[in-house]
Amino acid sequence: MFGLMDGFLKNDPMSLQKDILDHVEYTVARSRFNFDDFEAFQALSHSVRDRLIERWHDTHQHFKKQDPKRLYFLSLEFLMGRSLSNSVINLGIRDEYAEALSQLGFEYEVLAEQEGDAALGNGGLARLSACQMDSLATLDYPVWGYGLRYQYGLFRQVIVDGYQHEQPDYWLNFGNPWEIERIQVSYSVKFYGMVEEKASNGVKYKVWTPGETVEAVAYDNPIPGYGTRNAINLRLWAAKPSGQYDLESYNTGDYINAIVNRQKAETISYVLYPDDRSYQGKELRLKQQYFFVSASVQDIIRRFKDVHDNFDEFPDKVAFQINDTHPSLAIVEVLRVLIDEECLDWGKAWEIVCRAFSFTTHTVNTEGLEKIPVDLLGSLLPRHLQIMYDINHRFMEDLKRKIGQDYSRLERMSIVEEGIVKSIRMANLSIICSHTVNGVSRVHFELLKTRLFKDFYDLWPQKFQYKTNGVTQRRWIVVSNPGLCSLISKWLGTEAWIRNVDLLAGLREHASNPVLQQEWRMTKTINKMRLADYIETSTGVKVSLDAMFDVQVKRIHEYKRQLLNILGIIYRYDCIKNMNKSDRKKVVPRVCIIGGKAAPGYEVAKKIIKLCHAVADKVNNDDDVGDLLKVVFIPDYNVSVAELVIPGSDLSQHISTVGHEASGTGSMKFLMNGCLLLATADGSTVEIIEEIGVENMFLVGTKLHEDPQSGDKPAPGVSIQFIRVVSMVRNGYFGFKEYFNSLCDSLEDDKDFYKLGADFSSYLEAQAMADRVFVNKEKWTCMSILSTAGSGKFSSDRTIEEYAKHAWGIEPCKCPF
Ligand code: DL6
Repeated sequence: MFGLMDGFLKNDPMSLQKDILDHVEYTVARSRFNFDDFEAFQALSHSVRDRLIERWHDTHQHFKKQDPKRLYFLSLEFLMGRSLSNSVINLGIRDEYAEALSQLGFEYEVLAEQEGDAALGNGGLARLSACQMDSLATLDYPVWGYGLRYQYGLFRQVIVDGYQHEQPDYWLNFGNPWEIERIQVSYSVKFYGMVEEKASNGVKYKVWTPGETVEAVAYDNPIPGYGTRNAINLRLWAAKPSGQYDLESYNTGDYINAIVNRQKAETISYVLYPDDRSYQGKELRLKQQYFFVSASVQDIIRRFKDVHDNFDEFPDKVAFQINDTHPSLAIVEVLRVLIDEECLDWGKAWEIVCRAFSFTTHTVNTEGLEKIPVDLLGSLLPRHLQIMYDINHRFMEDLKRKIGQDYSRLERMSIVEEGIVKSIRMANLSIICSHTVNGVSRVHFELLKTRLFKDFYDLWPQKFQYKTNGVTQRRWIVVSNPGLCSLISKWLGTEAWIRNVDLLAGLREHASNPVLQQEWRMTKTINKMRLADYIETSTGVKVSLDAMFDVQVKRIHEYKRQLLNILGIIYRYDCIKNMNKSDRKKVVPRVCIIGGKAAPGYEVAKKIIKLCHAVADKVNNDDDVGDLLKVVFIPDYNVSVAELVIPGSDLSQHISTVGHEASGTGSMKFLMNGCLLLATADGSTVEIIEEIGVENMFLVGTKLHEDPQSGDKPAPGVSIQFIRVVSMVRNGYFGFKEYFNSLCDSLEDDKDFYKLGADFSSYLEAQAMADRVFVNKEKWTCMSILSTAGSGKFSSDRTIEEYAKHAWGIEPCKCPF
């Protein structure tokens, strides 16, 4: 009940009620005698925000006083989802608010549903950043997050006749109570222009005269920790026209056009790029990257200089984390500021930078690595390109001394890629300038060492580490599955697991206890009811609670193999159709649930979505099959939909082609919620198997003792079942014959890059095993409890502790209550 002891604001239900009503009257400007659910939600949010601000001020005062080494977490994407429930739970005052609201005639849950998602990110990487911010706050680390305040987050997915359409996400249209606009915190960010060499007293130096200036304005988002007074800051930058008047355009008399052109500056932070794999060669994307990096670096250096006057101390006070290569211009920007503005010599500036930066890559293959055309860089950021060339020149000279004239290796390790389009390799830049290079799972680390960055690993093995990803149990159990949360606390006799998730292991000893099993199943049924209602309202399909809810929700990608799932569904349908009555009685009813967005330009992924709908149409309208099989595609999958889907799932699929998923974090959320996994030994799943035992999940494909990375083994022959289901699609059994032709072509032997044919039999076996276990309720429930019990390792709290110790060198800085 730490939340009752807050600062000036009182947290008893009476005080909260008064607060909410004050906000109805004075913030929302509605009469306290007449306001609707949305207005009540707005007032409630502002009341919570007041409490967040109190803690946030205290935390920053405390950080200021202590002056610890701070971490600056730079990420172009944060997928925060909703904030209300997470905030009231972390503040420890959810029940008090629920009581206050009920006395006012409102239901807390109904108001929480009014909130839209903050979807400032695409998928895995972006949600990981959000989970890590929660852990950083909870563990009292002195941290600032920095990112971009996109006006349009990830597009809304609308399904029309089974096809995906993209619509803008107007998430700010109804206001955002969680942010604090800081008009006084703004920095000028410069682009284009030219660089001249000048000299003074025989010392040469470079002067960059920019051609365009845009203002970056800060929007602060307090992130509360759980069970602590600490609330850290996520500072997001929005672009505004510069205050400096472009006199020339005004003087030409074209006043209107001059204003309109200046307004274009805002487009920099307008929209999130909706592809989570490739952004190569887009000027606006590069502008976004530099815009957010430049403003953040100015802010960080200003904060450092407020207290320190010697840059020697910089790496002892500042740690930068760059989340993939998207913020890696920060490295060059810090060098530029230190050399051009703070007048440090190259050697000193270089040493500071190399001690300050830590880099995490989330990518598994060379094609996924970011490259920026030299022409584009040279035009937008001419001084930065020079610095990149300087870094590369020194690195290449040093490397030649170490490895000699191995030109092909020198070429591979160079920051500059020669070719038709000469480009800068941002990953090489990041590795060369960072003190640690982090993978996101053990398997990923092996890939980095042996394939992706082998040349660099051979040179600097000590730089390479991995920290297996994790997710926050606060969001993924406490907020999204309150029933399970209470049940766990009851059986462990404590709520301490919410901060120390290893305690979940204590459930193991009760896994076969029939009383817990009964309560566990009851909780699942309630969550399935919630999900079934949602399915009916969002898709119109009525599903039976007795069926196994089998779920695959994630971005649609060929390597994630939603297509394998759909072919499996077709196989199941075909089998049912060919069964006699008595065999049908043995069929385990299934509801196959798929959800996820395809990048707007990713045609194959869009076809997969359409195929899913085509199959769903056929199956769901076949009265002969009835409740034995239902197929649903949940539209517009996002964080808040995930909060509903995950707790209500029985089985979840993570079936990427081995060697293609760096980590995967969806599996961890399902695991925490006691959903059984049907998965390949890819990414973090390998470590999940070690924690829960392979006997507690359904493994597809290679076994653990075989080399999960090896793509070199001959593929097992394609089964007759595979040929049959593909030909059903090809022959138009589900309609749209021509449209699906290319999908079917891609599954032919030599073109089946993602090995669907090779893994199909093993996939069907795993599915059949899941059916067999599902009918044995005791066994299934036991496996489910053991899944939750074994999920402790996959908390982002553990990941963050590892980063703090082994990469960032930061210590907790706890604000006194
Ligand atoms: O590390 C977070 C997440 C991993 O779990 C996924 O396996 C990986 O695919 C994803 N990568 C991205 C791509 N981003 N970039 N660049 O989201 O990262």
